[in-house]
Amino acid sequence: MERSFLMVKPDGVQRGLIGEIVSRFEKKGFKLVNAKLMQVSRQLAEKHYEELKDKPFFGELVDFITSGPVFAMVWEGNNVISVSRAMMGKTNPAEAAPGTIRADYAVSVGMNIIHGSDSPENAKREIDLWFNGEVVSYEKTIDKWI
Ligand code: RTP
Ligand code: MG
Repeated sequence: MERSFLMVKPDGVQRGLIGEIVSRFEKKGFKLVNAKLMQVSRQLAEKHYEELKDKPFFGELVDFITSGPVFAMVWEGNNVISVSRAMMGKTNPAEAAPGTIRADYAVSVGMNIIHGSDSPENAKREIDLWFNGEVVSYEKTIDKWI
C-alpha cells in the first residue's frame, strides 16, 4: 500500500486548520498511520527541502517552516501520493482549482497551508526523515468499502 508524508504548515496550524485537513483525508478514505505536532529545527527544514536549496526563496521557506509548530502526518492508501497532491491543489493558491485545500484556504505561494510528497522516492525519504520510517499498521473494518 502506498504511503505519503503530509504536513500542515505553520500557517495552517495557526489558523486552526489541522482538523479540517485531517478530516478531508479521512473522508476521502485514506488511513492515518502516524502523526505529530512539532517545532521544526532549521537543520530538519533544510534537509526536508534540500532539492530547493539553490532557489532564491529557500531562506524564506526555511524561515517560514521553522516559524511555528507543524502537524506532520503519514497517510496510506491507493495512489495516495498523487491523489493527495490533487486534493492540495497547485503550489500557488491563486492557480489552484476551487475545492482544493490551497484554493479554499490560502492566497499566497509562501503560505500555502500544506505540504505533500511529490513522488514515491520522496515519500520514502520524507517518512524516514520525519518519522524514522515508523508507521502504525492497523486494520479498519471500513477498509473493505474503500
Ligand atoms: P510542498 O513541497 O511544500 O508540498 O510544495 P510543492 O511541492 O507544491 O512546491 P515546491 O516546488 O516543492 O516548493 C516548496 C514550497 O516552496 C514555496 N515556494 N515559493 N516564491 C516562490 O516562487 C515559491 N515557489 C515555491 C512554496 O511554499 C512551496 O510549497
Ligand atoms: Mg514539494
